[in-house]
Amino acid sequence: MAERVHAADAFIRQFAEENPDSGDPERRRREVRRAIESYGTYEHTTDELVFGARVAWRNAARCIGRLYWRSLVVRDLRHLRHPDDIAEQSFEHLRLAGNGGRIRPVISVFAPDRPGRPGARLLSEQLVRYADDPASAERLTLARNLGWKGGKEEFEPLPLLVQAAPDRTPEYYELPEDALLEVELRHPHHSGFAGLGLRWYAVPAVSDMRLEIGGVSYPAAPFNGWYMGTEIGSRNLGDSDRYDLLPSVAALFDLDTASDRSLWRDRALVELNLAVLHSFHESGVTMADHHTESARFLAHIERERRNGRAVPADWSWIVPPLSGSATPVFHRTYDPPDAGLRPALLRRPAN
Ligand code: HEM
Ligand code: NRG
Repeated sequence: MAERVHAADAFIRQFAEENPDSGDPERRRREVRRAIESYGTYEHTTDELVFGARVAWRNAARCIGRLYWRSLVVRDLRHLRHPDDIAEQSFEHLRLAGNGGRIRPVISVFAPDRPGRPGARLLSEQLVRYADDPASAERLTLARNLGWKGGKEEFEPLPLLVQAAPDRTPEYYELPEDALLEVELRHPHHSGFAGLGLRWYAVPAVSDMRLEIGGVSYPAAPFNGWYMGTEIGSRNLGDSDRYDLLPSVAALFDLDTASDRSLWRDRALVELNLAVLHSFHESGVTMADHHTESARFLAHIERERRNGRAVPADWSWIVPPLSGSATPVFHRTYDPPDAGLRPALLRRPAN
């Protein structure tokens, strides 16, 4: 309880400092303290929730995309805790965020944990994930154990997995067609590439992290921005424990795979990344390349510096997994991530 009062106090103070027109923080601190003493928790105002969610993004040390943290759209869905409602509004999140291809950064905040009454959580890693992605093997097994019959086709979306509370059997919900925006992958100069039959979804919406603001924990708070091309082109499609496509791409481009020194993997990675960027662009779906996103991140650091704030960052996550040293984010160090920094988005234990 003392801990929660302390966390709440620190947040109310920060909110007041960064929002000087928001009223008397001393009054608000007394009010919050009384609520915690009576109920063990307190309710954020809408302004506090919006600010808290945006600052949680600003504090995300692994995220290169933080320049636009002030424009995050925050959906206040704290009144929802039933899995049916969470699924319905998660699908609505995908429609709003997808926006016909002009992706908008959005976070949907569902009911918080309360003393003796945990909120619901999404067991899905992201709102959209594919059943044949090796990274989703455990979720696929879980969905099948719950009765889901799908997952036999390539790039078939997994159903959304929602759990009412940590000890409850999860429910699964098939993605409605109109909530799913996807891009078929083709290559700008190689017509055979489309024959690989590759595709990816447009909206990366992370759903297995909790949002913590002022001592209050929101276990269901899916968020999205847009993709940086390398996430798909290098990691999701290229990693040998994911779709492992470098050998197929090398064969298509007739590269010499007998010798490591031919750099066939490196060349295949470039072709794959080129296809991803080209296809999203041609389909009118927002995506950034790693050079642009690196430049934006440095602009973010500079703007934060002018505002008197440090930018904690994790070098090994910020540097893109293609041509790292050809981007400016490689050639410098960062303020060390601080595990105690709040508000924050924190990975929930897998449950
Ligand atoms: C991580 C880019 C928006 C929070 C990342 C990563 C990239 C990225 C490339 C590393 C992912 C990986 O290596 O798997 C972007 C871009 C955005 C964006 C281009 C466009 C606007 C957002 C938003 C939020 C956010 C809106 C939250 C409100 C995070 C967090 C992580 C992360 C918490 C770490 C995830 C983890 O630990 O697995 N972002 N991001 N990002 N981003 Fe962003
Ligand atoms: N690498 C993961 C997504 C992680 C978050 N990336 C973002 N987040 N771009 C993948 O699916 O490839 N975001 O909120 O935009």
